[in-house]
Amino acid sequence: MNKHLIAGITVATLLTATTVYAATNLVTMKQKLFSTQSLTIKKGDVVEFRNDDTVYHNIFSLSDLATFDLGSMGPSETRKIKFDKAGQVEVECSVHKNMKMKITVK
Ligand SMILES: [Cu+2]
Repeated sequence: MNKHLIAGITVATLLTATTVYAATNLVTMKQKLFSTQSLTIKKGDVVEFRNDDTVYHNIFSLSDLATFDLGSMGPSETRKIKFDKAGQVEVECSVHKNMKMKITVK
């Protein structure tokens, strides 16, 4: 578990330096739902999560491929995360249990 957490943090820290070269895929949160339930991206792509709601969200993943916790996100806030490995990532919201989506990295 600790190993995965550290990996997630490393990915998040590297983002600023590499964002320019990667495709960015926007996922919004509205009415306590993700704008899509499944998203396919390429290795090295960035997914930007944007809160279009009036409530807070907290996006996270416990998937082996990418473990992360984007923290509490207020209205209009955005967070970006880069995916460097191929596979599948289940994304959830710790505030709203019905919010789930899957990212496939090819
Ligand atoms: Cu939520």
